Amino acid sequence: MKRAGRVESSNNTMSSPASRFREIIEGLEPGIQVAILTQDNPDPDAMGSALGVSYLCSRLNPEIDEVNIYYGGAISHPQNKTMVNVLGLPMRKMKTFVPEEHGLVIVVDVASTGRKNLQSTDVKPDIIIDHHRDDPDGDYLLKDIRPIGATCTIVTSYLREYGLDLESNEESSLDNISKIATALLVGIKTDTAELTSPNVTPLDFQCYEYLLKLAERKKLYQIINYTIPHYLYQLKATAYDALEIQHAVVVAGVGIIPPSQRDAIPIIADELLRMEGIETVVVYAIVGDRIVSSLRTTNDGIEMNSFCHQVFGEEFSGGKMGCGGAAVPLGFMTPDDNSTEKTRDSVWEAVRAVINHRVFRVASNG
Ligand SMILES: [Mn+2]
Repeated sequence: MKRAGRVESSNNTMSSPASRFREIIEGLEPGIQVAILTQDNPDPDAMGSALGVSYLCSRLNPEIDEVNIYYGGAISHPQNKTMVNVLGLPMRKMKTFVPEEHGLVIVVDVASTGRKNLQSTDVKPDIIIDHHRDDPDGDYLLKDIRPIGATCTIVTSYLREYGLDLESNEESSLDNISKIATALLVGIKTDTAELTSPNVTPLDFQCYEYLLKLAERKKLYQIINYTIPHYLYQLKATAYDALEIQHAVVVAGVGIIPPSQRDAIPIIADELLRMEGIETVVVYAIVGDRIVSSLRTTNDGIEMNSFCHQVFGEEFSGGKMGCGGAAVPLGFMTPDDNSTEKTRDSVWEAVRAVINHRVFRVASNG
């Protein structure tokens, strides 16, 4: 096993994160394998930054044997699936990740392993590149966590700082370059809601503009206008059929759905939030052994984190800036494959009654 032996584990505060990253990668022993880990259920920003970092590693140090990207959970959002297919992203399942085979572990778009957003492994990373608030203690070769629109922006800024401009790169094929630019661009687009979210910085704008010139328009179009699977229309129909509205609050239960359809929940929540007269949305379903929910609000009087806690419990939910989520274990009450239709219906009815009641009670007390 080769570890990142030649690199001193010190935080060189004199150099920029980009130059520190370069120093680490260039200092790796020949033949080393690098692992890039993304959050569980990775989104475009996670996948785009992973691809970008993988490109940087191979460009900065051609002696690296392999760079592999791993993810836990599932890629189930239809847009994310489309991105993987259209760009041919080399995403590997976390269960195939053998830590001992990798001399360097880089975590992107999530700050800590073994915790909320990256539960699928607890391997300690050497490098963290992220833009979330979570800032783990500990000794890392590099920790670049900034309040910025997207992790893809940080990665793009490294690329530009090195002068590894995609435009003038003769070693990679044009196809590869446009693929990386497209992936990074989609990451910035989706994580910043087209540069409209409050955490957007001038650097996000600069990188967006830079990538837009290089991205492949046709692939970009395919990803933005992704094909919507039939089940999503069915689940939307179920949700609209079941929705209950009180004042400006809408609650919709989608029923018992398979994990591969889990992303329907936030998609429906975003759509319902646009309904005339609606300020707050709670959409939920039973997914596997959990009640999974997405919450949204445009009402400034509702503090999302505490709203989530009051409805779903502190341990199982959280939120910020108008967006929240919950995953409450059903435990013993989980319907399994042997459960009869009647049992499943009864469990769902109980869940539905409890949640709808609770949401309206919390909303009216708020
Ligand atoms: Mn992100």
